[in-house]
Amino acid sequence: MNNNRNIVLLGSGESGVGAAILAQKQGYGVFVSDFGTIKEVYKLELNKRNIEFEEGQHSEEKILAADIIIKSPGIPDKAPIIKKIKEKQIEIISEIEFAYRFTKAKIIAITGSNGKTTTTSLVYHILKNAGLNVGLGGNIGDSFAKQVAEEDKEYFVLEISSFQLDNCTTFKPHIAILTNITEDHLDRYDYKFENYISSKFSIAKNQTEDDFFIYCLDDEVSKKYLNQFDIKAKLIPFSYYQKLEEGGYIEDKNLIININKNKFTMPTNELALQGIHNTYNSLAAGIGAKLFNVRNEKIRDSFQDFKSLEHRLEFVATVKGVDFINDSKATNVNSTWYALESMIKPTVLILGGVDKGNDYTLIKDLVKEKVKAIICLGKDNEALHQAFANEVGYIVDTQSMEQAVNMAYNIAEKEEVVLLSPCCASFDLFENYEDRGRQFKRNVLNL
Ligand code: UMA
Ligand code: ADP
Repeated sequence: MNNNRNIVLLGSGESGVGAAILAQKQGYGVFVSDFGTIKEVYKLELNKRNIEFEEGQHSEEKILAADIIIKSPGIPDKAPIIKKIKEKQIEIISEIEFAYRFTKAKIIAITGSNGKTTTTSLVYHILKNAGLNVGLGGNIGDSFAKQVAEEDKEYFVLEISSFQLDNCTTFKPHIAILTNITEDHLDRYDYKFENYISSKFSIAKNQTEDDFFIYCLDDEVSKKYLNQFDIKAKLIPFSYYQKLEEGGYIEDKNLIININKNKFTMPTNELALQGIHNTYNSLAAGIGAKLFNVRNEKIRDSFQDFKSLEHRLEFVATVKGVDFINDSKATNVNSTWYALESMIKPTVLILGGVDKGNDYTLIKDLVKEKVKAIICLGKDNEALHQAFANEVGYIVDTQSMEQAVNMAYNIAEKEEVVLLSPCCASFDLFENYEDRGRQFKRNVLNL
């Protein structure tokens, strides 16, 4: 046993179970506590390893006897058990922090409000194609902790959410990417944008002069707050509009990355990922790869053959001249802004779900310009009506994906597009954004 130290895992999902596996391997006493019902797959994992767990409750006595608590990111600080743990001053860390303590891998970590998964997957694709011994984890796929326990790697590409950063103390990525910052998840940050911004910048808090911090120079919030945090890492910017001596930018329809006087150039029309937002993601990923000394040819090949991800501006089908696009992962206003920005045909927009404190004025102009009708899909559509009633000719409520798709199909005409880009989380009517996107695709293919 590791100095008789006891670890309690709060939450028994992907992160909790992964951390439990690693903790057991490292010789800690392990107890897993889940307030809800634990999914069968995770129960199997725990049973297989004889890891003790409970569900349907958080047994205070046992939890408060822990030396370290690993809190799953979905558990808010306001949860009563967290308050009690804090009162007892027991160390609370995230699964990312815990896993970090047991690997020597070089880490590139990606955070931001939008583009994390795309950028993370692209970096991973490039490093893998370059032949590196690399793992992919964090807010995506298998947990980082489980991989460190069972298949540790020389490199890790990690997508990191603000919830995961909030309980990191020593986590120090060699390369950090901040894609952008726009309002999101404010319900978890006392509705204070500043708190959310601090969380995002904390990805750099342990970095030193030998590390790198990649950020978007065109993003007003990143730029404004950059100097308010004591970032020691070398700053490498990327921009769509500004030529940079060190960093990435676009010039004459070419994507250019300058690092250490070595230049990478590629025509933007050869990139697999299209759209301005994806150009930003490619710039960030390309800089990261170059900092790991990946050769330009490898980066070029990977930029070309990267397969775009499901639920992110994913083309589904054309039915009687109407294009259907699934952008279910657009769970905030900024991502929907980019989706609308890239639409070149009149659009019927399916919008709605759980509103996390959205400011819809940000997309009003684009809606006015490109959207002919809005189909609201959610339990409570009041905020959408208030925001858009005067901007579009037609706005209608629906309560299921089948209804929404049929309605959109009736309204859309030949040479028009139906876009699911909801601006909102999905939990009112769907299990998650994947479920929402899959239901959309199923209903489209049934038309
Ligand atoms: N639970 C409790 N007590 C509570 C609340 C919840 O025990 O008070 C239990 C639930 O019953 C459930 C478990 O906690 O069984 C789930 O924990 P979780 O919601 O933290 O989910 P995990 O399965 O551990 O997944 C988490 C991330 N989830 C969230 O941040 C909400 C996953 O990101 C991540 O991939 C995984 O850790 C591995 O690191 C998903 C996500 O939705 C993709 N992320 C958010 C996003 O992208 O917007 C941030
Ligand atoms: P995240 O993991 O941060 O949620 P994703 O790559 O999954 O990011 O993309 C989420 C949504 O945001 C999708 O609708 C996608 O089209 C859009 N998006 C992707 N990259 C960006 C970006 N750099 N800026 C704004 N929106 C983006």
